[in-house]
Amino acid sequence: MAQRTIMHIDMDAFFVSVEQMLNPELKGKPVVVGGKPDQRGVVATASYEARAFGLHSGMPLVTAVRLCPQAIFIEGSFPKYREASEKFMGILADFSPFIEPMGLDEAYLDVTGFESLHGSIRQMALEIKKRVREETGLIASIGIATCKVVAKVASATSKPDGLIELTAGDEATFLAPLAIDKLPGVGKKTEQVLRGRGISTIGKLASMPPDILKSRFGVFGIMLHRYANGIDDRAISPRGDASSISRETTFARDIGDRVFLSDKLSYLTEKVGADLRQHGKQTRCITIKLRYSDFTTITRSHTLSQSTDTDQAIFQVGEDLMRKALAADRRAIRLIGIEVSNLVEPGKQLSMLNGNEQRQEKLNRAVDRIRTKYGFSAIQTGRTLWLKDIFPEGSDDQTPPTPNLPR
Ligand code: DCP
Ligand code: CA
Repeated sequence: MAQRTIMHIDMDAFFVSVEQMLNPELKGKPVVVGGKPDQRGVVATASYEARAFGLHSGMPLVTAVRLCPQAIFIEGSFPKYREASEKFMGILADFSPFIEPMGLDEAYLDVTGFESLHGSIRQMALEIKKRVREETGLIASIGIATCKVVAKVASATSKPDGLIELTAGDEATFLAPLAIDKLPGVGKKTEQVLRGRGISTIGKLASMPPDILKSRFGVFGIMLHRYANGIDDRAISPRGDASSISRETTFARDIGDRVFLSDKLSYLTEKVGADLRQHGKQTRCITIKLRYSDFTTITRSHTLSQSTDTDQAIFQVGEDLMRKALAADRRAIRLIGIEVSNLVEPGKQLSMLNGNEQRQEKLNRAVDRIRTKYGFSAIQTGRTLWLKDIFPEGSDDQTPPTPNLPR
């Protein structure tokens, strides 16, 4: 592969910085977003002043209060963060069309060959930081390297308000002294296993024979070996062109009731399915999204071997993903969403489907026809019917009824 230049841009203390920008009295102080001190949740993010006291994302609020009683605790509000995120991504899109947003506050840019436009890539990064600061009031840190994983570690290492540009060939040397949990992909469990074997730095991990890592971790072990050596040929994959369709909804209060969540998911799935069929597409990848009361957000995906566009098939996968996620973390849910991506042209003729699939296919088409004529709520399946009483029509859809545009 020809040598590339990849930039990873990540906002510093994102939620807190948005709050500080909107209320300058909070600047320079220990601030926590995630909830009030007497609430049960965890820290979503802590300002760097609060981090000096040992506070970090995911820490229970009670612990945060104990370590730093003088901190200012804010519940936070998602629309503000989304607005800041949209401005941020908009600025980045001005610099390169090859942009891959990751969540709200970080993105990769492929900037291979862009030096001639800006004098140098470093100069380009400084211009990005300047525009982000001027137009959003927020601080972004940037890592520049020949691949994603190294660029990401570089931006994280440079924080706060940092910029690290690595020269090609220096990747492994840069990573070597860092603790293994700094390597993307290494979560708590992997870290424990590695440390248990005396592997505490990325350099140590890099020198492990790949076969040994493979026998312990499977293909993930091979990935670890490559990442630790600064090797990563993942491309930047822009997510613009109607490549996904999603619906999500935020609840007025946190919901713990599994049946209710399932029914809500079913309702959102019907909307996604209708949209999908209207676009004449089928999906191969189904993703659910859950946000807990402390704003922690998880997504779980499943890739199908065969594409589909029926509500039933999509729901089956979505519900299964949700059930597993809810079993692993029993906290109440603030937001639920479903997305179909990896959209393809229908590959199968109706005649190739089995009897049951044919019936579902025909039923979906009939429902779509009626809905096109009389509106979405003209027909609701049994599962979703009673949701109408709780959520008046139109009150829940936060996503515009079009496929996702660049985020
Ligand atoms: N977030 C969250 N729960 C977590 C981690 C993060 O809700 N367990 C939210 C709050 C963060 C935002 O996502 O502000 C971005 O996460 P980052 O990991 O990028 O952390 P920050 O931007 O807060 O800090 P920094 O990037 O400066 O380390
Ligand atoms: Ca961040």
